[in-house]
Amino acid sequence: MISRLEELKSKCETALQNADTVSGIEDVRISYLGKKGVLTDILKGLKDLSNEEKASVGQAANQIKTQITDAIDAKRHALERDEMNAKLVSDTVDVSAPGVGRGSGASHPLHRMEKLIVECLGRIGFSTVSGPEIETEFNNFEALNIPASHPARDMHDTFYMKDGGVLRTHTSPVQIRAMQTMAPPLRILAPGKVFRCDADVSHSPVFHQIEGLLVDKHVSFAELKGTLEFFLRSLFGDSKKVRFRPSYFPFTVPSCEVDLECVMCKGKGCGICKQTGWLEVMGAGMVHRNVFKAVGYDPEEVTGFAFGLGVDRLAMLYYQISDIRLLYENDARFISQFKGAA
Ligand code: FA5
Repeated sequence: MISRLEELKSKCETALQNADTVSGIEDVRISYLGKKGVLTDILKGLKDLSNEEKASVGQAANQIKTQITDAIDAKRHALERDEMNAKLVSDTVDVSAPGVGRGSGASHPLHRMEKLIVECLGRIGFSTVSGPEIETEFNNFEALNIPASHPARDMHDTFYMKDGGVLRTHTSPVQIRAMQTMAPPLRILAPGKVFRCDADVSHSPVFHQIEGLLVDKHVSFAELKGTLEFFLRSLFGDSKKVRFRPSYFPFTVPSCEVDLECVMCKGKGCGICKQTGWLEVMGAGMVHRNVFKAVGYDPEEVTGFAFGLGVDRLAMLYYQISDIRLLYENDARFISQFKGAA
């Protein structure tokens, strides 16, 4: 029995020498020491031996089991170390390789558009003021000749705040703030975010307007028209058609809306301009005398014009963007297209 054990040990050593992978070593372990392994079989047979044989064979079998276990562990560790070393060699990082460039960012088309508008109107003397996004109902409506019962309040899909006040529905309340704090003559622009419960390809619940206000003695509608034509032609070129349509705003009289020929379809009619060939870009008009009264200006002394233009609409036309929602998705691929644009 003991010579059988010695023979088994030497076979196991040969098998271990021939195994050159960790999984090969595991196969050797299973075939000698596993539940159905050769050595396990011999150890199970000890119970059939006489007591003297049991003692000597049992001791030899345990010794050989320990030797085989140690030999397997040593070979496995050596192979694991070799495999790890090979992996470390093949996985090395070349610290001298050039880095992957991140590229530079691009400023957002709305930001660019606002800058272009402010620069353009700045050339004819308009300077920038600002007002808060949460407004009083007085500034957003009442002072602009829109009392609570006025049907024109329905034109604005307003977000009301729980504790009073509204998210401003237009930049016109900045007119009120400016006139309350500055004496005429006045020539201001008020860019900023405005909020309405409104959403489709050309309407966004958050969008941007720039308010313009000019107050002085003897200001006429002709000056309003000249200013807006100068502005639109400076941005879009002389060939683009501009039209003034009579309209209604409670805070201006007469009032108009200004349309620009649709740049997507060149006036032929498409989904963006709702097949009309035109896109409305702003509302405008001569400041209503009730607005002057609300801020303490004398309507017998001064006249003025005001306009409120949609920055998002102008950006869509200027950069030929087909859906207003693209402006709000923060997709770096979309924004990077404007790198280097005016
Ligand atoms: C007004 O907001 C007036 N306060 C403008 C005004 C100012 C008139 C001063 C007279 C004097 P309106 O609701 O039409 O008007 O909006 C002005 C412009 O904002 C529109 O011409 C359009 O270009 C843009 N606009 C309006 N609603 C949206 C919207 N939901 N999404 C994107 N742009 C919009």
